[in-house]
Amino acid sequence: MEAKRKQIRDKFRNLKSGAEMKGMKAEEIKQTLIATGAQSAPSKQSGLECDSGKIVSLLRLDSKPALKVRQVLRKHLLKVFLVVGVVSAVGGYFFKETLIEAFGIREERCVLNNNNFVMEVARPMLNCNMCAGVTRIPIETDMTSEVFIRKFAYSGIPVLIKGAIANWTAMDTFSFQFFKKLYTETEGALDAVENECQFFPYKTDFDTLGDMFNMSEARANFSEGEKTWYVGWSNCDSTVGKILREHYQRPFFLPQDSESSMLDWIFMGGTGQGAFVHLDFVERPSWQAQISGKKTWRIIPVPECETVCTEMNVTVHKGDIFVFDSNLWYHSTKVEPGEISITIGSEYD
Ligand SMILES: O=C(O)CCC(=O)C(=O)O
Ligand SMILES: [Fe+2]
Repeated sequence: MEAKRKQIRDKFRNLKSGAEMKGMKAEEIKQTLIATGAQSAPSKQSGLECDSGKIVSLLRLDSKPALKVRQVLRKHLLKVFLVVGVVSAVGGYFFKETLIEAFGIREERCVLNNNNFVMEVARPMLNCNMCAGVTRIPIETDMTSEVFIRKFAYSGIPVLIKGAIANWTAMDTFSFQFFKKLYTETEGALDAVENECQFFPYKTDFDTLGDMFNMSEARANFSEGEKTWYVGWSNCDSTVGKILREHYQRPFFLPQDSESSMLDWIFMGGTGQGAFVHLDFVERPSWQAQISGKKTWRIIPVPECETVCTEMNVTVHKGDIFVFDSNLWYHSTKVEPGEISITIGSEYD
């Protein structure tokens, strides 16, 4: 438990330093420091050993240092690999035990922990052709599987598909109370999220999904004078997953043979709230269906593409699906005034 707390604390520290590097002020960081990644637990889907699940990087707005390091690294990559390889091999051969003790490697799952800088420097440079000349997010009303596959599925171009979920019962079913009942009455479901999935409290003070469901009814309903909230979580309880899937289907336009992740992501909260700018390190592109309310997405090119690609916004209304690759675009969201925003989504390949 202590080790887990330490891991969470370290992640917060990393996120904080990333936010500082992009020029955020201390108070702003405090206000906006979310636990993106802070509750990172092994995801069954990804099979990664270290820090799996939705790993996010905040290091975007002033990422020039990272860009510079990446350029230098690329230029001297072979030499860097050779030197690091030789030093590690020699050091490992002669000082194995000393190094293991010195760096506490026995207790660590990862020798090099992910932090914003490491992630930003290490990610591959993108080919900016994918977004060159795209100045607005396409909005499609009559999407077909064929068009989706040809134009959007793997092109890296985000797309908004209007009225894509007209027949999902989720739109009449999903609510704060529905999720609360489902999770609190399904044995082990809250523990599964805590131990195997991720919970993003964003600006709230909730430590866990269970804490979130414990809020007062007045706060849950965004009554006047109550603190507002926005949270997100992934589900890895199979009973809950089965019930959720009775209320939504795989989007009809996804390629028939595409494997859809079994991991559902739910984001829920009130006006003005949302996720702040970040880049994900997930395995596949994502879709997200707007079950209730409306939310505006801001999509920002990675630094190496900012001279050829542009930032774009789109507002997703109830009944729409937004599809994009969260590994290729920095992104943030903001709930528009009105109903509570509830979304469900997943990855596809
Ligand atoms: O829906 C949100 O507020 C954020 C979602 C997100 O960051 C993602 O799907 O990658
Ligand atoms: Fe994201």
